[in-house]
Amino acid sequence: MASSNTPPVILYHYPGSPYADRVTSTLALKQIQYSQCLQPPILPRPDLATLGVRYRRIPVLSIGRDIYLDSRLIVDKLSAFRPSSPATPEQRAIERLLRTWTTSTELFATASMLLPLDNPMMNDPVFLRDRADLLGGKDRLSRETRAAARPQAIIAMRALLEFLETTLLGEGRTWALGSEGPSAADVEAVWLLRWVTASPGGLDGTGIDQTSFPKVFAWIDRFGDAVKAARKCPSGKPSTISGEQAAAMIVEAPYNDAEGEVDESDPVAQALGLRKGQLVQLCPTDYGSTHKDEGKLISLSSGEITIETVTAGGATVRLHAPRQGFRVAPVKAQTKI
Ligand SMILES: N[C@@H](CCC(=O)N[C@@H](CS)C(=O)NCC(=O)O)C(=O)O
Repeated sequence: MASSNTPPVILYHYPGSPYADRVTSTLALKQIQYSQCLQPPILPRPDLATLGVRYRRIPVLSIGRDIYLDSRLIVDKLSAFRPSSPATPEQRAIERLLRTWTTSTELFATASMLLPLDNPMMNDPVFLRDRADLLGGKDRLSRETRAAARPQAIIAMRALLEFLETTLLGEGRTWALGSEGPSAADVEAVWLLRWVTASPGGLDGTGIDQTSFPKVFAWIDRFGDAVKAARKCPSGKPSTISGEQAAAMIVEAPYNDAEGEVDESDPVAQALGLRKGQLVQLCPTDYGSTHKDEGKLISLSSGEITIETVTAGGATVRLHAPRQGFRVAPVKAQTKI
């Protein structure tokens, strides 16, 4: 648990979530003390509903009374919470570009086609029904779809490995940016590869192996060892708490972020006439978009949307989402009948 003068950090996730891996690796490497509130891999998630969160994706992280959606924003918030030694503009650029590449919705969808065809989860009708709701189509993850998409997935994933093997890791560097330990750039580059290489048999016959990409495979192992070692430190181990405990800690905590303002010169704010305090809806644009959060608009900047929402217990909290991949719109006045 956090000491009395640092706001509590709570991660809602489930083991095996590759996006959550981005966050747990960052927490471990930055030695940030946190609690985890473990979630089921499918809906319902009453712990998040208690918090008033309708967003249906994982991970979600709170720092104090601020709740952050999407691993990209979460990683940025953790970097601000525990800054690393300053990076050069080139290093920051590489980190950003790696993030853009690996967190593209398309690449993730492609990578999931590399899971073994007989992966138990991918053949579980309950899981497939849940993901049909998420992705908006019942055949998106069917065995036939995955078998047909596999060749193209191999090409897309090999491109990432080949890039790393021949550029950042090409001269025998230990870490992507030549740093002493793993940096944010390593986290951005490695998480998807950790996921696809973790499924036994998933890569058989794909040419994605230690022989073709020795440097990348050694680096994936090194990264795993570094995270494991970091987790052995006292601050690296999370305490596991219930949804009620998590909600109580959050609503009692101070806000981590200053309130901020709505930038009324923002093109979306102008087009939609958005004003501070207005009732708005917030949702991701790629998938899971039918799960919309609703609340008062608190701030809008080039990087972030913040709304104030209400928990099941009636307390107010602030929900933050990145601009990239999220949409904000006014709640239309209901016609009274
Ligand atoms: N862009 C999001 C993607 C998150 C995402 O798709 N997470 C997966 C789990 S790895 C998910 O939420 N799947 C559906 C679910 O768990 O309900 C992020 O970076 O956090």
